[in-house]
Amino acid sequence: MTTFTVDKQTKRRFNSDPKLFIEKAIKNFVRTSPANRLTSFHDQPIFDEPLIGFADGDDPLFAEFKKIVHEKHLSPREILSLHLTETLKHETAEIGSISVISFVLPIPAETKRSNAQEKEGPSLRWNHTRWQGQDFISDLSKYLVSLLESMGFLAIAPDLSPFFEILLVPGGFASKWSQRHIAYAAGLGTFSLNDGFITSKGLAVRCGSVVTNLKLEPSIRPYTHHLANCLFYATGKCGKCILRCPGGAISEKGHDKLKCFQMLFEKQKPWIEGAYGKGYIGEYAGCGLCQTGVPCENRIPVPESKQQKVD
Ligand code: B12
Ligand code: SF4
Ligand code: SF4
Repeated sequence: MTTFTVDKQTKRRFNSDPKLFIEKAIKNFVRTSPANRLTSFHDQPIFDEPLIGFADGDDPLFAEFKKIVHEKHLSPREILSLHLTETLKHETAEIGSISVISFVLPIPAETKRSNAQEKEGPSLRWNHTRWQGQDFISDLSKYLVSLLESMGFLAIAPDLSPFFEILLVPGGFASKWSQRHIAYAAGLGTFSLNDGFITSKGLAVRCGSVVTNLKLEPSIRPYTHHLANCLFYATGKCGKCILRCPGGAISEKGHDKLKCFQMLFEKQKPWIEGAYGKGYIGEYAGCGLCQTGVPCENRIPVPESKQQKVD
């Protein structure tokens, strides 16, 4: 990765409060990067201001993820060791401290509005957000790695590394670095009935992360269990996302990944092939209908009984 030249004043600011420095650097990159633009929509931002969380790379949760996600899911220490020995060709993997920086990028109101109106496949804006947005996440991850390396630390963006893989498992898929589980460990949100990750900015978001040997104070996890932010599990009511899914992939039992995959890659082919309008991009249209037009789209949903009544 390219490294920057860091002047003494910048280094001092970094050393005095590395978490604040990193938060500001990420937010500034999201605000100013020309890559965070929907080029087919008057260069409007792809993403709003991000949420940022930190996890201790030795948190026992990462060992649990080997049971919850897949035995091949990598721990932060494993992935940084692989980077050190296999990519950088160091003889030993002496790392010291280990931390994870997780970021969540909320999708702006106009994109969500356009997708919420759809019933069978995504809006064009949502489709461009899927693909241009993921390219932007790669840019942001590379920038963060370069910044940390410039400050003298080791850093890796796991999903851009040669160690990342998506595995086909019974009933669906599991990656070797699940961004949502990482974001859960960093205190940014919880899972839900439709599998979507509900943050304080809702579940219409995408996410990314970087692992480093810089010591960073972990964020608090303000929830009691991994489904706490979903109304269905919190109150036994809701299930609005079941009605939003055009592929019948969501039920009271949860999310059927194979049905979802079929909708994304087979049934929504006409979108990409131009039958419903020109200009769709990417390998698949991107759906995400379950992430819009639902009570958890923009926030952690509140039960109706607790909503403030305005007469
Ligand atoms: C493979 C994949 C898919 C597969 C399978 C999805 C899946 N749920 O696994 C398919 C193709 C179906 C898919 C579809 C979509 N995807 Co996708 N996908 C991924 C990918 C590459 C890996 C996911 C993974 O590893 N899952 C592992 C499995 C095991 O996790 P899981 O089933 O969700 O987790 C369950 C269990 O772990 C369980 N659990 C049980 N016990 C416990 C205990 C604890 C403590 C915890 C924490 C959890 C837990 O909780 C979860 C919910 O049941 C990630 C990118 C990445 N590297 O993370 C994006 C990602 C998950 N996808 C994303 C998105 C946006 C989509 C789509 C909207 C399509 C699009 N426009 O991109 C749809 C939405 C589907 C949905 N309803 O969630 C976003 C998620 C955003 C969000 N708010 O949730 C991600 C993170 C990409 C990104 N960079 O932002 N995706
Ligand atoms: S729509 Fe309701 S049930 Fe579905 S994920 Fe959101 S809060 Fe949970
Ligand atoms: S992404 Fe589309 S097909 Fe998949 S669960 Fe959500 S609404 Fe259903």
